[in-house]
Amino acid sequence: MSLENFAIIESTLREGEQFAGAFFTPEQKVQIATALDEFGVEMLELSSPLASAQSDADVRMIVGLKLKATILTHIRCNREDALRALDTGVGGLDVVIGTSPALRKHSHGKTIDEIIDMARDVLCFIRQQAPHIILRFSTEDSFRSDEADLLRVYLAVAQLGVVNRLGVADTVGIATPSQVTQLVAQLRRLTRLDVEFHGHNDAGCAIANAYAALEAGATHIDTTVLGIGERNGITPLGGLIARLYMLNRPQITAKYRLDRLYAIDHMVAEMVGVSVPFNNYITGATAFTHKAGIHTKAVLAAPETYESIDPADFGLKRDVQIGHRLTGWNAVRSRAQELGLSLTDAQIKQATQRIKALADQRPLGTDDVDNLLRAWAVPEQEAN
Ligand code: HCA
Ligand code: CU
Repeated sequence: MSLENFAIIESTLREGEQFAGAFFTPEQKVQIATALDEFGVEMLELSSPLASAQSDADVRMIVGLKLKATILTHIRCNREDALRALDTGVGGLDVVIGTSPALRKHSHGKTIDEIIDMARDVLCFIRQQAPHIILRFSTEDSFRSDEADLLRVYLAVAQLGVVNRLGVADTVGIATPSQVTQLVAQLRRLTRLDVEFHGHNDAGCAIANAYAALEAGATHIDTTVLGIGERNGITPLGGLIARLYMLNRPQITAKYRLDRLYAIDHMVAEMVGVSVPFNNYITGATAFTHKAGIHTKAVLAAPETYESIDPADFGLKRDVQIGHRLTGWNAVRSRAQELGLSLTDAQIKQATQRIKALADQRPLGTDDVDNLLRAWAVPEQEAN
């Protein structure tokens, strides 16, 4: 298991740039890269410098920031791309080539033997040019590739002895956690190289698949902020963090600046013209909202009863809702105490009945509840 020792490859500036709403200006790229670096991700993957003149300039600019995170760029498997990418001064190259029948037919038209020859040529060339660069080789659409083809390619590449890491990509979000476990475990067993997992979220399995990869020995997971990417994107940074935090809170709180996550999610959402979904991991509007009386009573006494994540670890606060028909008198009493009102339990119970009756007619805001409680407290205070 690499759950104790893994790295996040944050690809908001590569896969995330492939999101429908993304158009990152150079300034925005700096903001994203800096924020993710401060958060503590280990690597940042950037769009290929071959994409456009501005992309080339942006890679150089981000390399120039001298962040703690290692800067990677993502290229096709050919010498020209490799030379252009090396010239930008990045710390690592992520080389990818499609191996599924669909990609071989409709994308590059190469046979498996030709893919192996190209990979040998390009990877050895890169290693010659840059003996110390981090070099990763990945197959695109790994999970729709023929298993025998796939293993032939990975084993041939591993035997070259020039790559640091093998990548598997669930390009169309088709893999199940057990398929991911099987492929990652097999690669670890057969090659002993580091293994990276890149998973799309078409069937909602991207976080579960990333977790399965780590459990099976993967060392690197690709994420993007909010999961943005092609179609509905890939493993979201915050979702992966939520998953891992629940398994090892001390490790995750020590490794990453969790209090930055909220700002990062909201910043990127604004840049790409979406809102953070209400049910987003950790940073969604209702992620720490408690409503039903049974829940609020227990949460007010001991939050962990209904919380697997402590919002305080993320610099956030829980919200206990009281102005609705499912409310309970413990929550109402707690609110009265917050307002500094001294009401007897009997009064609180009466006020609770009143809140429920009103909430049957219309939704109540916190202000409505506060006003009602203050009004309830007045006769008591006047009597004193
Ligand atoms: C894509 C490529 C990729 C590459 C993943 C990787 C994918 O289709 O845009 O290099 O590991 O999903 O296959 O993002
Ligand atoms: Cu992808």
